[in-house]
Amino acid sequence: TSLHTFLAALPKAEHHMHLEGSLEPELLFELAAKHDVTLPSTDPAFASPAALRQRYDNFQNLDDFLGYYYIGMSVLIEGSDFEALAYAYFTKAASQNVRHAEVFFDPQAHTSRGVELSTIVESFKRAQARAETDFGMTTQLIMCFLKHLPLSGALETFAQAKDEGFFADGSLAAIGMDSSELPFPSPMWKDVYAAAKESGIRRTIHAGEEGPAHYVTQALDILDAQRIDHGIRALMEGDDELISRLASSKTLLTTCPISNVKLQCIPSIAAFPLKKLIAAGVRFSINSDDPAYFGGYIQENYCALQESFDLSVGEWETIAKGSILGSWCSEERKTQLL
Ligand code: ES4
Ligand code: ZN
Repeated sequence: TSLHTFLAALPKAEHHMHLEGSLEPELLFELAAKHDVTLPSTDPAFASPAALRQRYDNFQNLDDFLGYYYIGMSVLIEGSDFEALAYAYFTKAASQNVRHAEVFFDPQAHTSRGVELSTIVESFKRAQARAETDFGMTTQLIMCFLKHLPLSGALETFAQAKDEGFFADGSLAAIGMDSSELPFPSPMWKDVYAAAKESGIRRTIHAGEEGPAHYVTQALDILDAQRIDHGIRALMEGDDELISRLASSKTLLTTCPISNVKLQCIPSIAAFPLKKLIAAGVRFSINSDDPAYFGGYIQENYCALQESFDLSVGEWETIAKGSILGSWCSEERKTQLL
């Protein structure tokens, strides 16, 4: 509809975007060639960027996607690769009027291959500085730990980042957790969340994407998470106690509608619990998750919802303003953006 131009122009904030998930197949193949990284020759999906894109249309679930996601990011080796990846995302996001972005990265998926944590962080910081200069866009990094690896790895990665001063100097704005969900319920991560809280560091976690609503409740109760990434299962299961709690505590759900369809968490965009979120007064933002894998950046997510739900201009203004208000930037920056 005609609102698409309006939605593109609306100043927005994005809170749920994995930098490694913005690696487009063309750049993936380019970096694989540059570094002589061998992509799996037994999987026909790796025949070409076009074949890979086709495969991305058929993810069966979260873990099916994650298999491709971790192979894809194995081509990121030099600092310049990380900088190019992040700058390409910031450029695209700025073109869709994202004025502030809080982006995830998965350090353990790189340090396990011999890339230094400092290389990753310093390279992302170069891209962030360029995005601020070139587009007036502010950005923050959220360090995510991987749920499919032991707690000890998360604790060590957290300790290293803290020792290197990346939280104290503002290089890293928060911690999060992502990757496979169902076998790894929230309580497993108690110690690393306690350590972050003890150090005054903000905390978010992926929960209630594929996993049940009670993983969200546990994330609030046991981890004292301040934000929930996805969380839609709370609405889908109709957990009224949890829904009221999310609303009254003003906990932001960073939702990703196209991702939810592509990973078959919901059958179609029409099944996304948008009306329930609005009716319950739960704070939420609309985000792209892994845009290179799911075929849409933030604007495509706003537009997909508009196609199914036909919201008013006023409702969209409330959503976009809510995304700025729910950000972890300074109050001064929020005022600038509103
Ligand atoms: C992710 Cl969609 C999604 N869910 C959980 N973990 C992730 N890491 C990157 N994308
Ligand atoms: Zn995610």
